[in-house]
Amino acid sequence: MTVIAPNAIDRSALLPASLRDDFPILSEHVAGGHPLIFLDNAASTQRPRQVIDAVSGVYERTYANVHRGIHTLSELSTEQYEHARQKVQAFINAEHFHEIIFTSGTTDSINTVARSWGDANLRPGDEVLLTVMEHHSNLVPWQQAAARTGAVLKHVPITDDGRLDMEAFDQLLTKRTKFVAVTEVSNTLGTINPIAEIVAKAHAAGALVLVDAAQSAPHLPTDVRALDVDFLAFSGHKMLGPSGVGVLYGKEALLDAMPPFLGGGSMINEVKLDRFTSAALPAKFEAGTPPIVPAIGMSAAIDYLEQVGLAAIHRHERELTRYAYEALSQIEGLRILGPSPEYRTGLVSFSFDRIHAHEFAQVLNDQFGVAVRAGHHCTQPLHTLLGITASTRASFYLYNTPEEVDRLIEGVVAVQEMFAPKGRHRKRRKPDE
Ligand code: 7TS
Repeated sequence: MTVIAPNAIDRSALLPASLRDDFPILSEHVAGGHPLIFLDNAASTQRPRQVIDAVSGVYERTYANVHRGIHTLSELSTEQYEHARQKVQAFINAEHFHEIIFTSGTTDSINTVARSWGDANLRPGDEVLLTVMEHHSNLVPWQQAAARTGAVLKHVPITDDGRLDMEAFDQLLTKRTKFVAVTEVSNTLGTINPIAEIVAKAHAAGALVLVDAAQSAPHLPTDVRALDVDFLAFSGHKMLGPSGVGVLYGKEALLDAMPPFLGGGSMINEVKLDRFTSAALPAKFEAGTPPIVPAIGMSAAIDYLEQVGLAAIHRHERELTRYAYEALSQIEGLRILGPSPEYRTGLVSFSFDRIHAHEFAQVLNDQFGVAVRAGHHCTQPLHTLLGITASTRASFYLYNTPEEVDRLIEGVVAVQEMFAPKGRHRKRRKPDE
């Protein structure tokens, strides 16, 4: 059963479904034989054969620790690891390759800035401007920094339709604002924030800007120089790469002036028993053995994404999101979180008054093979503001299809009828209405 007619989709905006063949896991069956429909991509994506082969290729042929031994494998690993750094540099158009720091993920990247830049620069009464739609990883490190330094946190609210309230932003941004940390795409609302405008205004007020690109770098073209962002953070596992690797981009002058965050091997120039001097960038922020193989895998993921094209991926996801949004909006009693499709990308979260999100996710998985996320998606303050404790989220990527969206809708209607028999989904709209 489809809720909206299939011709409501613009197939010319979609990527060829044949690219699914690159992803072995997509032919898996789950929950007693249902073909897997993976709509939990905002949590973590799947990997194409090209990334899996790159990772196993390192372990089979070239693996050793990097920057250490003078032997063939160490040199090969080092070359591949540093090549991955150049790949990331080009991917986000950074000016210098040493502005790319490999971390364990977005969370690690943001913590590095909050600790290193925050502790060195925030003074009592200084303000850090965040938004109410931030992931916990862009809230808690700043709460901790505020507790250490006496800085004050302010939060930009959202409008009734789930967009950033830019009038409020203008009022909250003052001479006291030293730092603005904002997500480019909300992992719960799907909202795309106006980063260029935010950066321009923040810089005019004398504040630096960190962009949480965990949900944008995998889905939209990213150009740190065009946006003039000071710091940018994202994760490999949300963009077809391995888990355990992420990126912190920072402008050279800022990273140079910041003290190292973690101490240990690799980040030093010279060590005495009672003191040390720091290595130059990027090693200064890469203490210990770095995520060697995940970074090399991430480089293969970037190759894959660039071959498909970020703009084409974005178009594909927008079309799927619009399709899902329109179908879900026809279901009575269902509340979609966030703005209309033109302001969002990649995902749709929703809630029902009478049905808990976990029940949705369970039935969708068990009876339809559809994997979605249920809960607060690490945006608990946002959920509280919206007056709910949890929501169900379907998030898309380049390999998802309209037929999978149909299956999701079918499942949602079935759950609704199962748990709330009095509720009825609205009369179907004709496609041209
Ligand atoms: N920022 C945003 C906007 C995110 O969506 C996430 C992860 C993070 C930061 C943290 O990334 P990590 O790689 O360090 O964990 N978001 C989600 C999610 O929505 N469901 O699971 C993880």
